[in-house]
This record gives sequence, structure tokens and C-alpha cells, in this order.
Amino acid sequence: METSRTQVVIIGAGPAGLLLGQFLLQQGIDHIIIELRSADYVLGRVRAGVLEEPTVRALREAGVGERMDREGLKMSGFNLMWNDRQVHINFGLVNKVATVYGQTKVTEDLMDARKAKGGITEYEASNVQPHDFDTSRPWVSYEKEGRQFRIDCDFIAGCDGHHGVTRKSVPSDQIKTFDYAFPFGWLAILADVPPISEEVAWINHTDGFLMCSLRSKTRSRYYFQVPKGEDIKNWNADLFWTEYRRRLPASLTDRLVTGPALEMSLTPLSSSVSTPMRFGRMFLTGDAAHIVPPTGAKGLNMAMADAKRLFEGLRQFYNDGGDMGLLNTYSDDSLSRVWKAVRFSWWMTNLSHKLSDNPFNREMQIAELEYIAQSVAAQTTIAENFCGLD
Ligand code: RFL
Repeated sequence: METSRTQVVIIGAGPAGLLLGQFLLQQGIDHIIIELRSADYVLGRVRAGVLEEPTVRALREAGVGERMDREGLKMSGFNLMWNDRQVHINFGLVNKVATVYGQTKVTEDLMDARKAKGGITEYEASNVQPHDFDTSRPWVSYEKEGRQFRIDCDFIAGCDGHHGVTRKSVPSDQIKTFDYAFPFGWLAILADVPPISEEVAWINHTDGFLMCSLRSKTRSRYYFQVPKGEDIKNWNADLFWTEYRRRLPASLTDRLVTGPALEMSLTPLSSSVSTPMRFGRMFLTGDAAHIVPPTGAKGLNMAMADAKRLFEGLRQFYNDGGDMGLLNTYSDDSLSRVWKAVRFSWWMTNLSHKLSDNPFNREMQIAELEYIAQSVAAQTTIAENFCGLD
């Protein structure tokens, strides 16, 4: 086994791992990122697209905000629609804006900056395993190209997503996971067609939710609700557009431009929170600790907030003579923020999706939507939560 030493081992090169790595690079804190997949595979994943202000600030602070500031679209609100009604949620109510900028671009910007600064990322590493994180001498093992490696370190950052290895390495009596699976998912299409509107719309339809979203002025991202267990093999772009048009409010159908699919995917909707988020010298960050249904556009933003918070703890440790203060409160501080975002995502999902065949549920949703339409207080609450609780 080939051995080496660094200060921090980051497992996973998704947005959380890359942002943490970028901050550590800026501070000169020695670290390595170990990633299961290839860089191309990581870049090929089409996911989130809405950035909250704290995420935008974090990317700027990390020195990777230049293209985002140039190409990102400002989102000053969104529409909630049902039947032939709609309410505009204006982020001006909380003096904020969101930014539409795809996760793929965020990842690409972070990868480019890392390369330029000479940060080390080991892609296509297999059998990655954290060890002895309940001691002051943790280490990580992995294999690559038939060789075995061991890296000793001070800390391990588990940024390896929901299916990663770090959370699974914690003894079951030391971790509690709260899971909730919705009985439906989203079928998504990405297409180079102009968006129906630059304002994203969340639409409650009797037959299920649909969303008009975008990645740029020429690239649209549309979704609709499908039952849990739906098989993507049953769908193609033509079938997608037919069903999408059928559910669209009449006021929007004329504006729908269809085209070939760049990508189609099926996402199950579920929430999961694991507590705590720290185990000795190993920290869970981003999807490794929690996932949410994409309805509230929170997942990426939560991951970035965790990474920033973990970095602040590590910076304090290395700059202030081993002060563990912020690392000791990382889990409680993060979970307090995380649960609020989980609640908002759950609430937005319940408001906008077909929950069952019982028409009572939809009447409750309509009553709530009508209340939101008449109440500036309710609209302010939604705007405040959507834009991110600082
Ligand atoms: P990621 O992005 O999952 O990255 C984790 C990285 O760890 C690697 N990995 C391992 N590396 C080494 N060893 C192992 N054993 C490993 N196991 C895994 C993986 O290959 C990967 O590179 O987690 P991170 O960094 O915490 O970032 C989280 C965000 O990616 C995630 O929250 C969002 O993409 C969630 N999400 C959405 N969030 C939003 O805010 N808005 C959206 O519209 C939105 N749409 C989505 C989404 C997630 C989706 N997935 C995951 C199903 C749409 C989809 C389809």
C-alpha cells in the first residue's frame, strides 16, 4: 500500500466537495479530493439550477463567480399557478433575488479553478473507505489503477452524496436517519428551446404537478409529476411534450416551444436527514447528510452552505492553533438550517403535487393557494424561505 499524508481528505467531487476544496486551496490548507467517477461523468450530471444569494456569495468568495455573474439570469420571483389562477411570489418582498445558473456550470467553474490552482483530485478511485475517524488519526484508503493507497489526515469531509460511503461507515448506533418518500417522482426534459417564460412556474394540475423552468434564455428545463415506479423507458420526447402541453394552463400553451431532448431523467421525490453530521473527525456535508425533493430548489444550496460552514471550522482550526470551536458546533448549526429547508421543500411539494385520488386534498391545496394569493404575509414567508434563510 502506498502511503501519504495531508491535512484534509475530501471524499466526493460534487459541488460540496469542490467548493470546500476551493476554499481550502485559497487558504493554503493541504488536502486531496477522492472521487469515484471520472471528471466527465461528474460534469455530465444535469441537476439543479437555482442559486440562493448565500450560494452566489460563497461562489464569489471562492473566486469562481465571474462566469456566474456574467451568464446567470436574475430571478426576481416565480409564479404559483392552479386552474386558471396564479399568484406571483415577488422576492422584492424580502429584498432578495435568486440566480438561475446550472449546477453543471457551477461544477465546471469549480473544476477549472481547481485545475488552475493545482489542486489534486483523484478521479476514478474505487473502494474508498474512511477509517479511525473516531480517533485523532483518521485515514482514508482507496484503489486506483490496480494500486492501493492510504492517506493519513487530520479530518475527513464526507461530500460523497446520498449513496456515498461515509454515512454508511458510521456504526448504526451512532447515527439516526429520518426518511420520507413521496409516492411520486418527476419526469424531466432538458431541451434547447426558449423557455415559456423567464419566470419559473410551479403548477398544480388535477392530474399532477408540472414546472416550467430554465437554464438560460435558450435552454429550458421542464418537469411533470409521474407515479412512483414509472419507467423512463415508457417515455420519449414526443410523449413528454404531449403530456406536458395537456397539463399546461391555457394561458401558456401558445408559448410552448418543443424540440429534441438533450436529456431526460426520472427523479424520485424523497427527504432524508441524518443526524448528527459529525462523527469525531469526519463530517458529513451536502447530500451525504440530507436530501430533499427538488420542489424547493434547495439541495444544491444546502450542500454549498454546509461546505462553507465546514470550511469556516477548518480555517479556525488551522489558523487559530487547533481551536475546535466552530467544528464542534458544525453539526448543530448545520442541522438547524437543514431542517428548515427540508420543511420548506416538503411543504412546497405538498402544496403543488397530486397527493392522492381523494379530492379533499386538492380542495385543501386550492384553499391554501387562494389564501396565498390574498395574503402578502404568506407571499413574504414563501419568498423568505425560497431565497434562503441566512
Ligand atoms: P453530489 O452532487 O451527489 O456529489 C457527490 C459526489 O461524491 C461521489 N461519490 C463518491 N466518491 C468517492 N467514493 C465514493 N464511495 C463515492 N460515492 C459517491 C459522486 O460520484 C459525486 O461526484 O453531492 P453534493 O456535492 O452534496 O451536492 C448535492 C447536489 O448535487 C444535490 O443536492 C442537487 O443536485 C439536488 N438536486 C437539485 N437540487 C436543487 O437545488 N435543485 C434542483 O433542481 C435539483 N435537481 C437534484 C436535482 C438531484 C438529482 N439527483 C441526485 C437525483 C435533480 C436530480 C436528478
